[in-house]
Amino acid sequence: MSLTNNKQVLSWIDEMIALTKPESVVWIDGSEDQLEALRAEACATGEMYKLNEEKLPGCYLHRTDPNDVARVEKQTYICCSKEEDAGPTNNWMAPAEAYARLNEIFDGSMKGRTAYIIPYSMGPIGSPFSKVGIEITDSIYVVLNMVIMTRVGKAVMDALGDSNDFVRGLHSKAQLDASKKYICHFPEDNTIMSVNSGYGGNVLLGKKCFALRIASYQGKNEGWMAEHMLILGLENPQGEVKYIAAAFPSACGKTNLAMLIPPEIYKKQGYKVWCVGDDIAWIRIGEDGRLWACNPENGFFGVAPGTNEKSNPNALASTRKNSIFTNVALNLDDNTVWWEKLDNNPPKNSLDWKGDVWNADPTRPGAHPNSRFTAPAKNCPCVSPEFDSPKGVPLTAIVFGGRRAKTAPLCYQSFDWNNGVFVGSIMASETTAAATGAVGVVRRDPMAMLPFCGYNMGDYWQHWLDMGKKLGDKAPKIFNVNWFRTDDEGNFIWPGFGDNMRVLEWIIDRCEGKVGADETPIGYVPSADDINIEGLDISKETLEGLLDVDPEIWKKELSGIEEFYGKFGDKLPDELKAQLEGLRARLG
Ligand code: GTP
Ligand code: SPV
Ligand code: MN
Repeated sequence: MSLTNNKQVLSWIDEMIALTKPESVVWIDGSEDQLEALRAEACATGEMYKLNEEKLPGCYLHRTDPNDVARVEKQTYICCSKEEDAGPTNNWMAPAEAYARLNEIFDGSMKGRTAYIIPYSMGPIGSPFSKVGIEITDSIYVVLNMVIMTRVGKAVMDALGDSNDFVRGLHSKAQLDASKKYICHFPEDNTIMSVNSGYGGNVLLGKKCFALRIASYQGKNEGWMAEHMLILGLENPQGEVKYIAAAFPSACGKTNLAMLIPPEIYKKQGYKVWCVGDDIAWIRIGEDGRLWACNPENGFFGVAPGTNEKSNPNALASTRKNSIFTNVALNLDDNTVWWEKLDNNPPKNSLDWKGDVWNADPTRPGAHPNSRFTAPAKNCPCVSPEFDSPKGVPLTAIVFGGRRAKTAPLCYQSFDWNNGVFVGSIMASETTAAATGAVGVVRRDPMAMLPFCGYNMGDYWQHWLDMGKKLGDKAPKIFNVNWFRTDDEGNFIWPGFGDNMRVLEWIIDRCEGKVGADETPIGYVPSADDINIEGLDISKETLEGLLDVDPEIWKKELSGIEEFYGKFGDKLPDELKAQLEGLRARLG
């Protein structure tokens, strides 16, 4: 039974069904009855595994193919008519070629299977800033994840009405043939096609494919921004809430910062953090001329390893019911899940993430380093009262950051908006397990958008500069942070997690003109006296080391930036060239 009479929707679905040739077609209305039946079916086939109903009610475990555990950047394409519009940081394929290649792979790919049609809304259903997508998939796992991550059901189709303004997403696991895996985006056609993967970011098409790659392109054309950012509200003891959006690359701490619990000394004064979003922000200029941010998602697809009662109790609490765990270890004694650093008791009677006997074997991990939980946002104890607000929240500060063992100090503030765009554009971070390929290699990842910008990164930077012009003095202040400086033994120096609150306090104080800073060639750096280390086992000297800006290291950084910028040719905004020269001059 169809959930709409929209002719454009129906004719696109007919075409995709004719191509993929499923045995049956089912519309997902999001009703609990329908979802329960799908969960039961997935458990019967082994696709999902039901966990302990007392300890983890409504929770399931899923294992992906062992060779299909992360985003595949090499097989991700932007398919726009001109290669130049994809730019030097994206893989490009001409649309005609991509459609031809994909049509061949999708031909009959759903034979003998059911095609599920998922109508979903990114953002609250019917809100003027929300956008509609439809994903056709042959995976129940995808359906059950999309139901957590987005708003799904007939109300979405009702909100769309007769409009043609929806993003078309086709996904098939096909044969999970790695050599025929493609994640293709057609920004000019509002279309996404993903085949031969069953993993998260490759297949939950509302997330990176729509809400970042397609939406960033829409945002450039429509005057708004789609960013790989968390959004948090910081409430002070007077009850005022200031909002911060922060862009860190994959697996570099967004979920953790978005839900942080302030250290005791802050808590007892009445400070609180509210989570509006942990991965994606859609940002517009509001009627008051300020920047307003919405989280288009409805759940968290978070990194499991490292999540525990101490590092991120709010994330852990979010996963205690109605959640899906992907590629974690299974404790056979009580049918619960485990991952590295959850606690100090790896289960002795257990299977690892591949489903092999593990029994806490210390020579190999129980969970995959990129294992994930999918949890409803409403489970989060600190979910913001503004979570469903259609107009979003006004931003006081924008923060960039990444994993840098040395170069970047704990925190610094850009001189102004354009300098802040420069700071974002030169971001670099060590790669993580969130994408296939080497881990721990420093690469440029501008605004944490390297794998997610759906058009030429040079044009994207220009869009940032243009937004700054429109904002004028109402622009949020821009900062950079680095929780990941290491000592000579490779240990993190800064305690991180909840203690990052100490840096957020400085950031907000700067925005309100309440605290000074030391001017350095790269920007305004906190003076060690202005970061509160009360209750921390850290000396003032150590903090000074964390805040140190070494001109010699930064001079070496210049050539890396220049080389990176060189890739963009004419697309590199003059303003950023000038910013680079400014930094060079200040470094002497
Ligand atoms: P994506 O979902 O991939 O976009 O990642 P994310 O940016 O939300 O990263 P997340 O918060 O899940 O953190 C990834 C890893 O970094 C986890 O293993 C965390 O435990 C670890 N981490 C997060 N914050 C900190 C921090 O402040 N210090 C240290 N040392 N590790 C951190
Ligand atoms: C990331 O890799 O940045 C993620 C996970 O948030 S995924 O949805 O796979 O992209
Ligand atoms: Mn992410």
